[in-house]
Amino acid sequence: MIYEEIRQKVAEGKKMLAVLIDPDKGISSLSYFIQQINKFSPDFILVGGSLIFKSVEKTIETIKKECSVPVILFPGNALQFTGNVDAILYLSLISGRNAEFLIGQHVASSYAIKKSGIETLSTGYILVDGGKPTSVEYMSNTMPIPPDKSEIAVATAIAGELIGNKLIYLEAGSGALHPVPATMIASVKKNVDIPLIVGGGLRSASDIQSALQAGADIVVVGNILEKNPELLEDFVNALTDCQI
Ligand code: 1GP
Repeated sequence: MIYEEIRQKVAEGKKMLAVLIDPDKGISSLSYFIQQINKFSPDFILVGGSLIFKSVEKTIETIKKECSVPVILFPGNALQFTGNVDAILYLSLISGRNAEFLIGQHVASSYAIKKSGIETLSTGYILVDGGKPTSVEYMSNTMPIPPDKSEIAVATAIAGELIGNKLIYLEAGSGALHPVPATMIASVKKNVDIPLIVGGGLRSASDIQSALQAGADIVVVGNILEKNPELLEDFVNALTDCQI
């Protein structure tokens, strides 16, 4: 089970890297990206996005055919649910006050997900202002937490943990100008006992290291790797340097 694997790695002080694949980027560039993934073995592949035009299924089918890194669905809404994955990030947007993303989309897809038997990773998803409006902010119609309000992020993460979330995801949004601040990551990490995912706007090995050193257990990188898949080698090495 993926969750057990994550808990085990956290217990061993191992940090993890997830690469995000946006199905809209197209299958042609995907092949080269998958070659890099096979070469440098990040821990997970996330597939999904706030708004998708192309087929999630087709993208996942291609990834599964060419590579054995576990694939975790990262759905922007219930329409993106598909069966051929190793787990689903079962996200509740707990920094927002839009019932649709707290429970509505879950109700719409729950029966199909339960029937599929796929592992669900209950995740408290916390959106943090990354310096510009992002797709997730617009599509979810929720307000991100200001980056200097660590106490709000902490209180939100604790509430997620108490409600029963198994993971917390601090998200600056894809393409954010600024990643989630290290001080906020550190404060959240200090106050919850569940694994912490951090993503959005991480563009370099040093960005990754500062998120990991602040307390992230898993970092998620999308945009920059899509533009420059060769960076994956540096990012995997940055991870190794941060093992506790
Ligand atoms: C988005 O955290 C991910 O949900 C990745 O963000 O595309 O900015 O790396 P980037």
